[in-house]
Amino acid sequence: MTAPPAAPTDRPRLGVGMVGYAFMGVAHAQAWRNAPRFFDLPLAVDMAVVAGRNEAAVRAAAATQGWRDVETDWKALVGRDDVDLVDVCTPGDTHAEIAIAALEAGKHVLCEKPLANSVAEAEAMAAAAALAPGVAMVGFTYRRVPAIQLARSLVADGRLGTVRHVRAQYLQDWIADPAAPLSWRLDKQKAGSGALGDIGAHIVDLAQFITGEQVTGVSAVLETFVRERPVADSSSGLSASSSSGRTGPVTVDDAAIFLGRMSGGGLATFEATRFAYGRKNAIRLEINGSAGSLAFDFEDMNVLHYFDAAEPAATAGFRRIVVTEPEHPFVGAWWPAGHGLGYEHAFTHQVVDLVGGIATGAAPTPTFADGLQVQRVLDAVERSAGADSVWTPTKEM
Ligand code: SOE
Repeated sequence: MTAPPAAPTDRPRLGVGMVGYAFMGVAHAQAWRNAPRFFDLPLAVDMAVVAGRNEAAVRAAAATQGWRDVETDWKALVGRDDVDLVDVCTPGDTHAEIAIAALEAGKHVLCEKPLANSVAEAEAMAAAAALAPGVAMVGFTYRRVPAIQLARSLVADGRLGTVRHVRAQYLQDWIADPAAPLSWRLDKQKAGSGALGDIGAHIVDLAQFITGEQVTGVSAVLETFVRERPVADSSSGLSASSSSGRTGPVTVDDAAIFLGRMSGGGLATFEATRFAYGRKNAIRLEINGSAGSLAFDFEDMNVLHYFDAAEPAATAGFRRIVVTEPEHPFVGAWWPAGHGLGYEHAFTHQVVDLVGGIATGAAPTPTFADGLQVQRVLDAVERSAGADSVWTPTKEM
């Protein structure tokens, strides 16, 4: 035991078991801790157990993150009677096995994105979720940034009219330096793909979530700029260090750029890269419709820009909406108006909606079926950029 049992409460208990405890595990754990402190949840969250293979490390993580107990085998965690929900925070190569076992054991599941490393795995997960009694949700967490929710409601209310363009970028720079060591995110076996699945998946999901449409076809290019990197001897979160002098291959894409057709007739451009020096976690979305436009940048995540084409031309302009009022989704539960939220809050909002969905029996989105649909887009990107991809050479002048 690493922490005392949860305090008794008259609400039904929801025992949570989390598999994995690194970067995403830390983010999820703070959400499980904070959701009941700031929101009136219908179930009493009990952070029962965390699993990881290294006993000393998982014990240390349990102590800092607030888990009551530890397991060194995820199968033992899935088999426990005090676990009602399994939170999968491991690399993609283990998502399918853990999530399917948990669903078959009658547990609810929250699984980190992308749902799987292949369409076949994602199909098996969605099929298991359809048959299982439990709720299954995929962690496209940015959906629960208040400004993103506002963007979606503006589109749904017709304030943009028909969507003509989606311009979506996810820009990071944490491996722009060729000396940055290898990590599991650069290993195709573990991660499935590189920038495409890690961050491209988010912008595909966000484009679809905000517009209420789907990406129906793509034309893509993938590139790996640095094909060999130092082998890491230690890593934590996104940072790793290397001192051995050994190198190993990068087996995933560093950047993914693709065009997409939206189901409503609009055109989309997507750019996902970890080589955009100076851009740290820049999720940039701009949507142009027949009645207006909106724009968002996660590096200024409490702000949404909206342009209303019905306004008189002389004074029309992008309106900067600061999304920090109690009227905005989720915001009222936090700080007094105007004080703003950060990266971690969306994880807490994700828990709030998940727990609410479990209590009411309504499947909280994004479901595994939604995760499978994004996986199909990622797969189409890889096929489009693959061996048969056609380039039109530039003519000599
Ligand atoms: C690393 O690129 C990463 O942590 C992603 O895996 C997350 O999904 C994203 O939220 C931040 O960047």
